[in-house]
Amino acid sequence: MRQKLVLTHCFKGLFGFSSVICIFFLNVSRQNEEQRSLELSGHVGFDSLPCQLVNKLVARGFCFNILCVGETGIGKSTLMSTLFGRTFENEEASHYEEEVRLRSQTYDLQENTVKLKLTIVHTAGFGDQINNEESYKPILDHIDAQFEKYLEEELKIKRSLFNYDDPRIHVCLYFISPNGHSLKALDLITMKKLESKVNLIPVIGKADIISKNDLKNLKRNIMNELLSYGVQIYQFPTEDEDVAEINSSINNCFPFAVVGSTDDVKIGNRMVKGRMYPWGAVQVENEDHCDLVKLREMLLRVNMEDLREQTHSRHYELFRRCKLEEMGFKDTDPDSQSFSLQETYEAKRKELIRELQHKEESMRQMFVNKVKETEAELKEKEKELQERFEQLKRLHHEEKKSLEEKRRELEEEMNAFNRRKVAADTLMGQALQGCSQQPLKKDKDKKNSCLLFYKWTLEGANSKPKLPIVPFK
Ligand SMILES: Nc1nc2c(ncn2[C@@H]2O[C@H](COP(=O)(O)OP(=O)(O)OP(=O)(O)O)[C@@H](O)[C@H]2O)c(=O)[nH]1
Ligand SMILES: [Mg+2]
Repeated sequence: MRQKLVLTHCFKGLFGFSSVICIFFLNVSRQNEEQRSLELSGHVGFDSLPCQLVNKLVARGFCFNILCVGETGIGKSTLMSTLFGRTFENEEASHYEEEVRLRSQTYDLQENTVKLKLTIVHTAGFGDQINNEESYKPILDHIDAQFEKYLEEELKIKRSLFNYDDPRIHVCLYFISPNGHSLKALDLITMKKLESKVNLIPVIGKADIISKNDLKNLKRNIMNELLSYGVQIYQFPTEDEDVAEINSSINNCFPFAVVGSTDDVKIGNRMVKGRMYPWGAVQVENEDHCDLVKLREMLLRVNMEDLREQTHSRHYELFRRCKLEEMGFKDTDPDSQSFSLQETYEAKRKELIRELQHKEESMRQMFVNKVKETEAELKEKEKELQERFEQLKRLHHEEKKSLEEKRRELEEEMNAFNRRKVAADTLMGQALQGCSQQPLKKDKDKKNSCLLFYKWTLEGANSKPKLPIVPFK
């Protein structure tokens, strides 16, 4: 999101980014003085070159990009507004973000004749997740993405880097919580990851909620911990004698204890920026109360150009080198002979073709293996099915045989039964015939005997008759 906020002479004071030009001008003049060896008899005019350059740069304007990393509500937005003396947009982040997000806003500022395109990038949801292991990743990705954009522009055939709005992060203000005795694991891990990507400046946010003594101890513990874990933070440059003294004294003030506020409070008969409490007021621009002025001086008035330069010459160069090496570019071949772009391109092309062929071959091999495996599996299954079929066939045959056997037995039983039935029928007929000629009382007993004998004959020799069988006469 980009906003057009041209603030010509509307700052109550100067914030110092116009001093970038003075430093640049001084450096150029000094270099010229050192290298000039030939005295000219009259004024020729090329000594106005630095002025021409400055005019050109002023007309074009500058870019400065700040990244604020810190937990939700630590005072990032308030500090930015306090630093630049203007209320920037402040959309509060929620504590329930699923992952860390980065929000970026760009403002066009102007101080005197110097135009500055300021981009402020905030983290949202930093430190709010249960598992913070990956919290640094979106931040690193964002920084790399900006480097990538710049590299793309640099590698374009038609490029215009002079007019290109530099998207690279020039400084990262890392906000440390004032609650606690030292750094959290998350702070250490994130700062360690960021150190090689960006100029890292640690600050203690909301430093007014901690007593003077506790603040002193906290600062000392933080610095000891950074030292023992080997975290490289940005050091203000001390090579330039104009700023060497102030920079080396401020290099001992890390981390800056800052208090932010855009509110005016009345102190005596003057209005100052501060925070009012029941027991008194914290003046954000009072160096006895906090380090905001020091931070502003260092960041904007004295070292802004160095931060931009370090970003380009150190962090971006590192990114660019790794990226180009990854793409196959190199300056010299194995015999330390210089490598032309054409050769690099050819070498990379051949390497890619080789890689492609290798991949193709391995994929073909993989396919053949897969087909063989599937074929073997199918054969195995076929064999299993054949065996099963044979087994079923055998079972079926055995069952059929046993059924045949049973059928034969049944038929034999039926024949025997029929034979017995015929015999029984014959006997029954004879018995009934005998009955019709006998006297009536004995007749009944004989009839019963006859029936029992008949039943016994039908059921077979296994069943026992209940009544004695009387043979007929
Ligand atoms: N005591 C104290 N409170 C502060 C300070 N700076 C900001 N605050 C207050 O802290 C609250 C959050 O401040 P913000 O500046 O919105 O914090 P932030 O880090 O930008 O928050 P998110 O963007 O939501 O993560 C506000 O109520 C501020 O007034 C400070 O230096 N001291
Ligand atoms: Mg904010």
